[in-house]
Amino acid sequence: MDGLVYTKKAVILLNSRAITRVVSEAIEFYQLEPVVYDSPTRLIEDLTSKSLQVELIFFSKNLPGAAGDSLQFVKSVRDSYGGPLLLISSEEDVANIEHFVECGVTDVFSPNEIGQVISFISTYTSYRQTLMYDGKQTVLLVEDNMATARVISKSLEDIGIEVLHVITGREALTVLHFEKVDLVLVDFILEGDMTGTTLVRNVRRTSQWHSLPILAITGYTEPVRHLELLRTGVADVISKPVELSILQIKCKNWINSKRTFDLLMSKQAALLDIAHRDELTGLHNRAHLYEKIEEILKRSILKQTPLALMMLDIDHFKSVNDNYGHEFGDRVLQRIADCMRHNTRVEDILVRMGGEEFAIILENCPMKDAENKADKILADIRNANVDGVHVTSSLGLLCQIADGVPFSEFYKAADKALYDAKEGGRDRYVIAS
Ligand code: GH3
Ligand code: MG
Repeated sequence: MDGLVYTKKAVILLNSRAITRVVSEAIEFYQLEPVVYDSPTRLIEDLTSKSLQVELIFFSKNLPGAAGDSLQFVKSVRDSYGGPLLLISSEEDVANIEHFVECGVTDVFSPNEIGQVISFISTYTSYRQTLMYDGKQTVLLVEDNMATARVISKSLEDIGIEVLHVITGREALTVLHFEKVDLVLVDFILEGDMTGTTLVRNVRRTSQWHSLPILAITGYTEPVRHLELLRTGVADVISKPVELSILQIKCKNWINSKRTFDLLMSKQAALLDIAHRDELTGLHNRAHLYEKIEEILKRSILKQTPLALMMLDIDHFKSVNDNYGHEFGDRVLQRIADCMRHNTRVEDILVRMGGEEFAIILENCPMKDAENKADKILADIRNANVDGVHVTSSLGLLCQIADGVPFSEFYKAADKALYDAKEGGRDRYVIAS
């Protein structure tokens, strides 16, 4: 069996088009590439023949295309695939689920909890990043003296560091755009129109490279010259002639500290994501909305694009809780969240404002599209069936170019429209006047 491969491809083999779409969008959002299959036989053929190398596979218990045995399918996939194999199924029988896991399924998700699938993809991609990163250490060497470049490259390769060698500052910038580099080693007197100093300034200006350490190699030995280099933003200075054993240790040390820093940053981002999410539904929370809304309003003004705000509230939700219990009510809330996800784009902001009230922000969405979406969301909720129970919801819709209007005004107007939708008989949307 092959080990994990990093091809960015994620296979989707599901019998529901709606779920295929949502999973596919989530995969793209996390910068993987969805590959949709409609036949288990074809997927197994492609895996066996190695014409397809994938990182993730999502499949449903009722396989599309053929009435094949899904346990047999799992076993066949496992003969040639070692990565996560994820089942999306409403199967609730624990013994059956265990059977799948014994045969090689990594995890099982309910189609009603697509939020958990999305959260899996998010965790997987950040884990993958760390793994890929650990496998290889790469130094970008910018040096126009070929003899020096050869000696340095050899000494770094001897300790397992891959070296990408370029001659000019411009080439270095191009490489940085396309390759994952852990450290830059730059000779400060360079051929071409870009000196080492200009290169450092360009790197430091680009936010994605803020944590990238740069070591300067220089023929100057005077402390004042070194000070100058350190002031431009290099992490350390190495004098020529280069003492190779010291260079090796310095490179290793800087690569390690960069990795620790990156790991901390990604952990911090993950924590921030948790702080901005509602645990029950996986949607964003109020704090997230308030953090994002100012830039969203600015974009609407700058680009003169209409911004749609929907406020949605479940109808008579109290009686759902009263009749079926709070836990059942929670499942209804999760289901409503999925109805919202199915009908929006990944970049739209879906918020659980609190209780059974939700907000949806759609950037660059003209009124006609917003009305269409409102209709679809209301219909999806109306048709959703949680153990035979149906609920409806009401929606207030506002759609306009922000033009200096503070969010509190937007919110008030959409909320008033929501109130009017309730007054008007519920299970409908009303456009804010
Ligand atoms: P309306 O159609 O006018 O909106 O009526 P409603 O019953 O939906 O509104 P009301 O504000 O009277 O009741 C909202 C209910 O939502 C009351 C509260 O117990 C319930 N609720 C709020 N948060 C949660 C939650 O996290 N889980 C569950 N199960 N219920 C919740
Ligand atoms: Mg309500």
